[in-house]
Amino acid sequence: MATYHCRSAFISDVHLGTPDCKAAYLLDFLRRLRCERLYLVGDIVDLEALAQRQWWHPDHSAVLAEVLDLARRGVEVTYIPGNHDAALRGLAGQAFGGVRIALDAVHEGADGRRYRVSHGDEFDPEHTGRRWMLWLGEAMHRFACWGNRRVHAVRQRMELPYLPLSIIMKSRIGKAMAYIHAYAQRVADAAREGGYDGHICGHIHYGQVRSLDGVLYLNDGDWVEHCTALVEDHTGAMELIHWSEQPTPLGRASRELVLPSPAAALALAPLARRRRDLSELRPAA
Ligand SMILES: [Mn+2]
Repeated sequence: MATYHCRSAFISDVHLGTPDCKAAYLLDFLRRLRCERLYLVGDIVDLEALAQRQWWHPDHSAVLAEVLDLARRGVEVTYIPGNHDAALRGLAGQAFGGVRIALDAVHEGADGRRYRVSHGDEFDPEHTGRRWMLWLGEAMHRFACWGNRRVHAVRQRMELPYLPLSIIMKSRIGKAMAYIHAYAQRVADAAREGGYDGHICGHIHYGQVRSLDGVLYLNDGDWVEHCTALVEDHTGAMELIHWSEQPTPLGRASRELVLPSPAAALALAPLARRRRDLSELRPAA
């Protein structure tokens, strides 16, 4: 089994305990992962869904076992609860099987950049509509996930690779994109005010690597629709990867690409152009 090496890995929005969770892909990722730090950036176990309907799959236990195994092997594991596992926030400061629970964290990159890490639900617009709008949104999301699951089952039978439908869907819907842009802006503004080089979060199920006026907005995505992780290599470069049959890079931010020196900019120009082609699925920065 080929291993995947990085300095740090960030995953969130796994939603264990719901049938939408792509646990098999996540299990594959965790089994290959060789890193120093693993951040679980919230909504890992969907306690909210479990309170309504008890559903579990052996793969979901295997995911938790794999996380504990990584901690046992010396990986520094930090679990930052989100809004779907908010009950765990009461356990902040404790550690279980080597997994440290915290409300948020500050991650120092290999290049010295400092990031605040949090789930990101604190950046939800305060008065986002009424309850019925939230309910409608959730119902539509569940329907999209159900559609995604059906399509995935058919494609799997045809031996086609996993197709992240909603990356494609969401990028076509202007309103959703406007929401995502506004959210990213709020996150980046808070990071700037806090004196950080960037913010790492999840929550909105839309992985993205963006520089907003010099501050990095790094969203690690989810394992419900997209199977994405944010990884930091040993130089401090941050990359969003899509994990399925074939790990695919979606976007990258290294010190050189974000703050180019004139010489480096010249040398990296062809590379940057290629990267831009790769990130075409993503909205333009
Ligand atoms: Mn969330």
